[in-house]
Amino acid sequence: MTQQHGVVPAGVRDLVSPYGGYRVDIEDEYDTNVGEMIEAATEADHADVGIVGIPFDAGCVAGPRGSRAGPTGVREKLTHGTCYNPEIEVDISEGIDVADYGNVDAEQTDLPATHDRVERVLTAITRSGVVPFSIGGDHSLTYPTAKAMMNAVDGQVGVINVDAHHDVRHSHGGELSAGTPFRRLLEDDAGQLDGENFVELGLSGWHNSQYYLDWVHDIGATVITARDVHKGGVDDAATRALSAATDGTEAVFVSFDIDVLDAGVASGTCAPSPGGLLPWQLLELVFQLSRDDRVRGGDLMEVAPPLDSTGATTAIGAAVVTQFLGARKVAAAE
Ligand SMILES: [Mn+2]
Repeated sequence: MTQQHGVVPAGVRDLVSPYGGYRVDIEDEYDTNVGEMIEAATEADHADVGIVGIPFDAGCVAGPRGSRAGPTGVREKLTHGTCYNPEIEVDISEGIDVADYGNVDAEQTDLPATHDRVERVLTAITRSGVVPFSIGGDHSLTYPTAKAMMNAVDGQVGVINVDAHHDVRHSHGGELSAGTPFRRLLEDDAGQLDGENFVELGLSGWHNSQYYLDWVHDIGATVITARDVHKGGVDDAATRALSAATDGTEAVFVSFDIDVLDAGVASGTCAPSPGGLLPWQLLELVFQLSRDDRVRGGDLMEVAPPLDSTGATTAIGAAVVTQFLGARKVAAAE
């Protein structure tokens, strides 16, 4: 039998393992489930958005692990959602092609090797013209997911981190971790991310330090706290974030850390955050940020199904992915 490669770029085919779990048991001819519209990348002849799983959580050093199960858990919840959303009046059952590339083969004992594989896979996918949306995995992975977009883009980029935390530590005890990805991107030798094009959206307390807040202010980043969102509204937050991230840039990366949500509604994550955003606020941000046609990549990080006793965190994570797909359909139409 001839091996089918579909839209999977040559050169990275040995770094990904396919996912074959999208199965809808009960069908209704008037409803299309999300699991029915996602094609395996090995069989697709075209894709607008590519879903990529990264089952790796060794960068989670300050709390319990479990996000390595994120890609499988989120895809399972994704399967049974429907393709229509009456709030934004978008139907993704047609007009957008979505391919699932499977999982990047991660090595839990080797963070640099895993990051290198992620960067290679996502760089190749982005260069092929597909917008990748990765499902982690711990937040250390946003170094290679966003770096891949830099590799594929000629010029400056913007990055919006929707997160309860800064994630701009120098290191965690000398090591790379889920607390370090954005400093790595900002200090990367490529010099494609200026502080003025970096946005921290959703910071809440008490789990941050003044030292890191001072640093992000010093480099000219835009900081919008959860309290700013509660008082000033989601629309204002999205407008400010996009205006900073798109100023003089060629492309924008959006990273959604599920711990931006309040701990009371999303406890299935390494570092649940009391005082965070509500799910509707996060979903509205996903829609408003990701429908901008300058967005060329994104990710959802830190969903940890083994820590998610009610399943709610994983379900919200799946809604983030579907909302991203809806936003991309709108982006293509505008
Ligand atoms: Mn984070």
